[in-house]
Amino acid sequence: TSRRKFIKISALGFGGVAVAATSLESMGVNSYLEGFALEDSLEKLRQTATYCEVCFWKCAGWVHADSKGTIHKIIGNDIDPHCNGRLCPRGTGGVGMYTDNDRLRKPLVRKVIDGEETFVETDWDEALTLIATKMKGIKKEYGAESLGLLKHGSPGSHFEHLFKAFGSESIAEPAYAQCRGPREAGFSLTFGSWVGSPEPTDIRDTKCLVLIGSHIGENMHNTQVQEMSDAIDRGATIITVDPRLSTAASKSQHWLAIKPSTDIALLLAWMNVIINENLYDKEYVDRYTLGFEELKDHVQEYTPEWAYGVTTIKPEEIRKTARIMAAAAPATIIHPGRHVTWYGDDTQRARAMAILNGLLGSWGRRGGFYFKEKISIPKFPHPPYPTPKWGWQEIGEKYPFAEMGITNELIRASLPSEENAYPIKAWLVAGTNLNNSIPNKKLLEEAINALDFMVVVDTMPMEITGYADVVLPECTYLERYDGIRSATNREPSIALRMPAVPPRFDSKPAWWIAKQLGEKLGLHDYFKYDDYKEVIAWQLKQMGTSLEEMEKIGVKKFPRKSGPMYLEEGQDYEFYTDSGKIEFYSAALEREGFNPMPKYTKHPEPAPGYYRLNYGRSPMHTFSRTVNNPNLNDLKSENDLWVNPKVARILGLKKGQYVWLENQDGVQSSFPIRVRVTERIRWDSVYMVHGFGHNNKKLGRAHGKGASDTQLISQVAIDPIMGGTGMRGNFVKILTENPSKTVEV
Ligand code: MGD
Ligand code: SF4
Repeated sequence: TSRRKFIKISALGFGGVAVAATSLESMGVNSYLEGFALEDSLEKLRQTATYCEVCFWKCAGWVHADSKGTIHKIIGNDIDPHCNGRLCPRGTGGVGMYTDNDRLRKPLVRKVIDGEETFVETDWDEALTLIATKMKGIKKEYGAESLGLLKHGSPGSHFEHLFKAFGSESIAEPAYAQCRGPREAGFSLTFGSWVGSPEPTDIRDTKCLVLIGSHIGENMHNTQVQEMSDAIDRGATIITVDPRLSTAASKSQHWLAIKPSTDIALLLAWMNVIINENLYDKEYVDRYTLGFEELKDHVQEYTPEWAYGVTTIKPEEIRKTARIMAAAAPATIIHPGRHVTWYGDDTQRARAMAILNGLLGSWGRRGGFYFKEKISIPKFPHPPYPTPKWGWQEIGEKYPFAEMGITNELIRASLPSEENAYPIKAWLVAGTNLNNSIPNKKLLEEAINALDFMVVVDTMPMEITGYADVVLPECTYLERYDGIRSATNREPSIALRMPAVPPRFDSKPAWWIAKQLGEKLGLHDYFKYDDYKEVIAWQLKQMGTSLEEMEKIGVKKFPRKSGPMYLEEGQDYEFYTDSGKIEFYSAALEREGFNPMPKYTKHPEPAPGYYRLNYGRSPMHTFSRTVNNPNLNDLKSENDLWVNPKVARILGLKKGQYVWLENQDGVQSSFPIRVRVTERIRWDSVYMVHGFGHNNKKLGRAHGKGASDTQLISQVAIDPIMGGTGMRGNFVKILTENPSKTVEV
């Protein structure tokens, strides 16, 4: 039986609403209220700087609020290179994260009352004392390393500091092994550099943009969408490879409706054409690359005729698009994608994309990829971190090219096993709804059940909060200071986030929570400030600016120091790879027993009556975090299932009808999903937007709306190179009646 039953937080009648502001003052945290207390009788709106937390593009903006705490609007900061003054619908709707009345309000502790597990409201001191006591206990019994941090977004960095100070580097986030990891491994093995975020794709000046499963426009990464739309107006050619007519595909001159899971075959055939027709950039290849001859031999067998049999894309179409890319080169981008954990050979697919960019000479060239730069933020002084005996590297040691913690391995390390050399006993989960982001629900639940202790820091009562021993309510990004934003771009810039309004209810910022825990753990020297504002002010001063200046401008740009954005004609350049060259042939991969050049491998196909489950993004939502947001829920409240008319005919499905799904392992969707009959999806696949199908009843708007793709992903193909979880090898059958099933909650 499961000790850690999911608790319906809805069972509680939150009583402590009215205490919010007073309790803050009484705890001495009244610095938030500064400025708000200065009642402006004319109700002129106060404008405060922020950067968005609705997705991880981190656009900088201005929050307009009145002194009563009503946020009137959030707009983009004109000088910010991440947004050029325009926020996406989610960024504008970010205010809903603040106004959502379903928010977590007070710390909650799991207790057994009358034999039933339930959450009981508590105060911060009791909750934090309990956590600190448990942390000390685990450190004493197993070592600090046995505390795992699973995190995402801004709150994560504050807890990362706490964990490192305490002696644990057992840290991971889904943005790596469930998202970008394979492309970072593939591109860094080829060019010696991560792609990073924002991607250094020079879409602004491109002549040909090739999207392989990237659905820019539905995936609303702000300036990328802006630049792509300008590129279309300028007449750039867009080539989209997608089994679905995505928004991007509908704007493309060439939509290659590829058979899912065969992209590497297409990439190899494109290389075959470009090499055999002498369309590659000879000078660039001679000067900067390693392994061209091996690559040439390697791709000979992958002719367009061969690829036709695999991908269902006609040889003429493969040849034509290869020639278009080459004619536009080097202003051609084979876009590296973002969420790329699909089939388990994803690093090799990323390698194929990187190599194709190399053949076309687009890395370091205008209209291809620019050399990005960011400015580093000075570290606020603290004693050195202790050196843990083991950490994320050891936990993920099976995967030689992992450069960050692998969530799924940290989760596996939490299962009870005698062979486990790196046992994880407790988790702190901050800003990630693991039930919706990690595939293989069974493994996740087994691991959670095995834990001694689990804390969740979130703004909302999400699925993951239901499994916690202690739930801590963080205030939203609109109510707090956070680390200074510094990200790679054409030119370095920084952005400030400061509170626009005081925290609602009894919520607190992550920096405050981390500091209180630090104090209780005897780590005062790592937290020598009363307010995070002091840290920011100190850092800004070191950078030649000040908090006062940043409050006025929100974003500050700095000149580039690393040299020009593009290679100059005939310039010698050393890449950060082992050889200093762009590596078409990877000796590093070969040394570890992997293919030094990408090969096509066949993946499982759907059995009769099953369809491949494909999923993606909506411009109105980010993962699972926004579905309950009142503003964004208004725009899109549930997902639907894209079904090809041929399939609809066979199954007798009608537009708008609700259906249930069951995957190849008999896992059924908890909630029904509405059918959308459309030619825009191939007949062998179905498609839904990720993030819906919430099962926490406390989410008033999101609960039970649409289906969860994650729930239906029980087959995971792990990338042996970096540990990513390939999630697109799952197949569903469509049920027109509610199957008898156990409801989850
Ligand atoms: P969300 O589902 O949005 O994303 O995975 P997650 O980071 O887990 O969950 C975010 C959580 O953070 C929510 O519980 C939200 O309430 C909380 N939150 C939001 N703001 C704050 C805050 O300010 N403070 C705190 N403490 N909490 C906050 C994303 C991951 O998922 C990624 S990056 C990708 S690319 C993958 N996408 C993906 C997919 O497309 N399909 C499937 N099936 N799985 C996927 N998993 C991956
Ligand atoms: Fe926010 Fe949209 Fe920018 Fe993402 S792209 S950071 S959601 S405004």
